[in-house]
Amino acid sequence: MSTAKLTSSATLLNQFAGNLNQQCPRFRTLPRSSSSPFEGSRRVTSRKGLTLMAKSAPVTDPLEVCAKVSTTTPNRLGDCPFTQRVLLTLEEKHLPYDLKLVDLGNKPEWFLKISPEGKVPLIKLDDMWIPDSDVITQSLEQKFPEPSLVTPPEKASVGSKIFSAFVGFLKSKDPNDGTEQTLLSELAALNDHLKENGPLVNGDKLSGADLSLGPKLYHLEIALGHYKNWSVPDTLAHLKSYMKTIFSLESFVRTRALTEDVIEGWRPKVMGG
Ligand SMILES: N[C@@H](CCC(=O)N[C@@H](CS)C(=O)NCC(=O)O)C(=O)O
Repeated sequence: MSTAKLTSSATLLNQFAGNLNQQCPRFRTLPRSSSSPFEGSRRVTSRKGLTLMAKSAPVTDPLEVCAKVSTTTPNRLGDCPFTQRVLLTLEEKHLPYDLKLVDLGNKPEWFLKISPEGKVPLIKLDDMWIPDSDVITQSLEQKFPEPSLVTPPEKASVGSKIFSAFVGFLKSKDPNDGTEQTLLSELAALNDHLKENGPLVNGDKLSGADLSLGPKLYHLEIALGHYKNWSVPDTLAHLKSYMKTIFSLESFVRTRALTEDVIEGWRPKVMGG
């Protein structure tokens, strides 16, 4: 088993808060001054007047998460969009986590014991290993409701056909089989939704739908760019700006796969058809 060196921002902040507590035993927390979805920060002021910006991290032991290891770089997080969705949820909820990196090409015994399907992501909650990013993100929402990442039900399936349309087009060897057109119409539907309701899926509030879509669009951009020299058309301006916004979130940058891992990860699908 490889336990990643990568530590979540919340883990670091918990450690930092612990140090701060030792140095300045009585600091008080001021209420949040911003309701922006991109700012989960609070002001911490010591009696000496030290003011810091710190993420509001609940003090909890780091959650254990099994994730795919990089196939190109030792001890690095690999290229699984479902795992990134889970990590984004943990980051945005300021929950600390420890990664257990798994070589999916050579699955260890301990992993197959806790994951009979042999799939990542997997998270340990209340001493139970839970698979599947849908189930994991719902469980995290129930157990740690603040800050809420709930997507209103009428918006929950926005963009949900994009991933399968992307895979269909990526694997296609026939330029006239309609797979490109299918993908384009799914992307256009998302663009229309963002134009009406944006800038994010649920207005200006970051929600689970964005955390699910973001990693899939990231894979789409890299894999189609590499294997088909294809990119999202400029006419889908709302979608392009959405992708830029999501890809620049601090949580996204911290949890994204390396470009070369995304390329290598899709190679068997492209070659195998
Ligand atoms: N529906 C699952 C899909 C998980 C999944 O397919 N994970 C892939 C990696 S991205 C996996 O573990 N595949 C097993 C393998 O490659 O052997 C979820 O949402 O978590």
